[in-house]
Amino acid sequence: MLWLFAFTLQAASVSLVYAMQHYPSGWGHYDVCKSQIYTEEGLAWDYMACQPEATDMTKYLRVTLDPPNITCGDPPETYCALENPYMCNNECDALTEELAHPPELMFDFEGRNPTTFWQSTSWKKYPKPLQVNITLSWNKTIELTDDIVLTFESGRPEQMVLEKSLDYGRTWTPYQFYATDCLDAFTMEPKTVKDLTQRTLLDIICTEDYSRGYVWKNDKTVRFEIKDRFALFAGPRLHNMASLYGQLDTTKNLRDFFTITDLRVRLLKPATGATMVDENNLSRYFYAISDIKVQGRCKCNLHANSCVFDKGKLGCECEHNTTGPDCSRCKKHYHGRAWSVGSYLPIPKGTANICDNTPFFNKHRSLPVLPVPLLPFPIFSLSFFSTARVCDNAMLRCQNGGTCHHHQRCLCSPGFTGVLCEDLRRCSGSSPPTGSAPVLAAAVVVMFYDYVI
Ligand SMILES: [Ca+2]
Repeated sequence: MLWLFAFTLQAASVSLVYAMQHYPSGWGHYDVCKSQIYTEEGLAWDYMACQPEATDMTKYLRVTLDPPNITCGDPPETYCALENPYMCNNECDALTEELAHPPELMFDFEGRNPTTFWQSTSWKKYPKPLQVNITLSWNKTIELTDDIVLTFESGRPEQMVLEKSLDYGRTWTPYQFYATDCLDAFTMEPKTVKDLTQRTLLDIICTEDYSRGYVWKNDKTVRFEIKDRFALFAGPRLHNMASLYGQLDTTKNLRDFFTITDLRVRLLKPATGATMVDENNLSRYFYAISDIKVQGRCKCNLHANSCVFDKGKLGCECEHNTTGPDCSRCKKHYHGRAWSVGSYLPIPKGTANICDNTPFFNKHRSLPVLPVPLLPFPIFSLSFFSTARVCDNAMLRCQNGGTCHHHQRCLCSPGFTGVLCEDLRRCSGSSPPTGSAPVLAAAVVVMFYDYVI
């Protein structure tokens, strides 16, 4: 099925939207990539850093379980309550819709009563560990913007690890360890997110906050606290985002910390509710998860303000003459300067760091655009190439009656045959460049005709 979904509606008129922006002090919205402005010489584009709006990322993930046959119901099974081994009315049957508990029920709309949930098989093979990996894959780099929250229908696991991957699942690093006893489970001192400081923010901790057993039945959630970590820089109510953005800009490790392509929940030991496992009632022990929340945004390197989900894949709608799923390279013919990530600074508009085509030879649309390094001999006079500029920039204009075409190159006014009408000399007459340039140009026109935009 074809899906096409835009996270944010592109503004019909960016200039209008820009005119209506009201930036609270110290906060950047970064929801507009460019805006038309009036200058002494007419309309021009003003560029700014931009990013898609944060959204519910669970709509766009693929979930895989390992082992694959760990979901309950095949064959059908009856479960008992953890707190009461004689209360065995939880039935799981994969072939009966009302009794099946497939993985997608971790991501459906919540608010139903009763809740819907995924459930594992029970710990039938005790003492062999009952372990399950739940992998969430986006096939796209995304940036987390809020806490990851898992809601358990069963007791919360006694041991669990949350892991992340930044390379599509090839390598994994832990985000956080969870255990009823951190020393015993992972030989780590128990800590909480409150123990972290700006200096230790990237430390991986083991916490006992989310692993208490069935006695605390109302405590069903397990969190990875993103906002508490943001707050170390931005203040308790995230009122000083300028400080956070400044840090994200200058500290790649920090930015990468909140960036993922995949998440993996490693369930290592189910809730037992007691120190001893009751071997006569192993159907009391299993995992069940009703909901997983992951809020984030596509990583577009501050070069896009929308991200689309098309043919099952997320991709940034790149601006600033960038391209690629993450806008992480310059478009063809726009390698005038090295690609660079946009910057949150200065707040509130940031710096776009657009790709441009400065060193390329742009001329009339009937002639090709030639990358300078491909030219066989230095026959052309240097000025012939070096003055080519993009007009898609507030600082540059098409001079001598030239008009800006597609925000990319200048077209000369009728009667001028010069190749670079932003260069006064080229637009002032009909003489082509000196030397044997015309002959060679004709040859290269054929070779590089495909380069015409
Ligand atoms: Ca659910």
